[in-house]
Amino acid sequence: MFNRFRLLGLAGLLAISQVHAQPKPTARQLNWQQLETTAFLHFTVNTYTDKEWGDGTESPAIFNPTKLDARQWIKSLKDAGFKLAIITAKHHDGFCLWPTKFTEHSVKNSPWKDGKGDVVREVADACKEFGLKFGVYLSPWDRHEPRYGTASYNEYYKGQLRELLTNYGPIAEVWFDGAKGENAKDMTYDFAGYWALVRQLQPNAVMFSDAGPDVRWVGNEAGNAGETCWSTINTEGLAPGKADPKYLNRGDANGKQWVPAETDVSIRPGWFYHAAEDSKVRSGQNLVNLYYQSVGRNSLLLLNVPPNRDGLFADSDVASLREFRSILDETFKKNLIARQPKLTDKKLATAVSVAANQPLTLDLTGTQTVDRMSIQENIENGQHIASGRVEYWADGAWKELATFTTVGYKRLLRFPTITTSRLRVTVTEANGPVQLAEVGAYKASSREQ
Ligand code: FUL
Repeated sequence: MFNRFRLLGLAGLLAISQVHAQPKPTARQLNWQQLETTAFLHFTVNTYTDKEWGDGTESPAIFNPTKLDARQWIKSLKDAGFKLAIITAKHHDGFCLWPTKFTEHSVKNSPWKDGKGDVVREVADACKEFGLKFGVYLSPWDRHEPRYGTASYNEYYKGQLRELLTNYGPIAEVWFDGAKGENAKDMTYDFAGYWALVRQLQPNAVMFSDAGPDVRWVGNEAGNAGETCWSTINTEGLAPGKADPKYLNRGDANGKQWVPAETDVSIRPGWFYHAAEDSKVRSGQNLVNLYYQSVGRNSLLLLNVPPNRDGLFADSDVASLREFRSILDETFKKNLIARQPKLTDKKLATAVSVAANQPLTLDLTGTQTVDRMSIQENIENGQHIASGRVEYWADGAWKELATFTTVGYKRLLRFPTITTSRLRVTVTEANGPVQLAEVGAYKASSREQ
């Protein structure tokens, strides 16, 4: 305890009253966090009606992705370094992309493959083939199902969840969307029951919602995690669709639960494919910026890439994905910090304990030009850094290069190019014993600018 108060420093930024046991990630959260780049696949009748929210009256007859090739989607994602893909098995319109036995409103009544197709199966199989993890989005808000608004809808929803959790192999993430239209019927969801079913049938899966229980919404759809972003929050009083986005964006240094932020954002203005947005696809460079704003702020990037009406990723989207990965690979190819057994071995668990206001000096591999830094905490031990600074050695003195707030899993710093042979990192405030896991210094690809 003594250590912890000492770390707080005189300013005592963080309330000393937080004497509860500090939260740490579960194994499933730790695995999830390290995926870094994950993908969303928004696909349903909206792809054919050019809507973002279907109203549930769409005929299954309009769903006909004649060239559907889930292998093309997943291979494009694999080539771009994505580690997980989540399919909208059912969006708010209620149309099911798999032949569920609980409703006729599904692919089985569409012309696609004469009603014998199963999009969820094709994506799950492609993920298995290319080594990606697989996840499902099953919208609680359902504008088609007549039982919606009654208690029996919870049985309907759980029946569908059970199908998805038992027939498609390992599921790494289940996405519980809190969205609900203003004029929607009242509905008391049995989230406790839904979550228990996931734990029972897929114990390794993380569950997403505004309130966790495993991972939380980042509070916006613009690809912007808080510059200060704690993986801890207090979930009491929160529920899917019921949380303050600003609170979710920053997290809470005094939070009692470990519920890290997931940054969901689309490669296009909409979540679904619209031909009119073909010229508005984010560039590779734009996606790299999202990476800094999500992964680089202790979050995780969940990038949506929507298949088109043929059932394919558009060429423009594939090109941006490729460019994104190629820029990141070039930037982070070579860590310019001289090898340090624990700090440059790319392992979280081998870490160095650092006390507040004790600078840690890092030699570079000779005199180097750098403009990016990466700092990681060993989050197996929780998240503790509240603020810090980086300096560089020039003309016989230490000069300030950058300041930062939270670090957590990963903090990426961007700063104007400097040339130096030494850097030093100082943690100035922390709410517990800091274990620094990794540090890196880099020169960004010229294509980032
Ligand atoms: C929101 C939904 O209403 C959007 O359509 C989209 O699925 C997004 C990821 O979540 O809440």
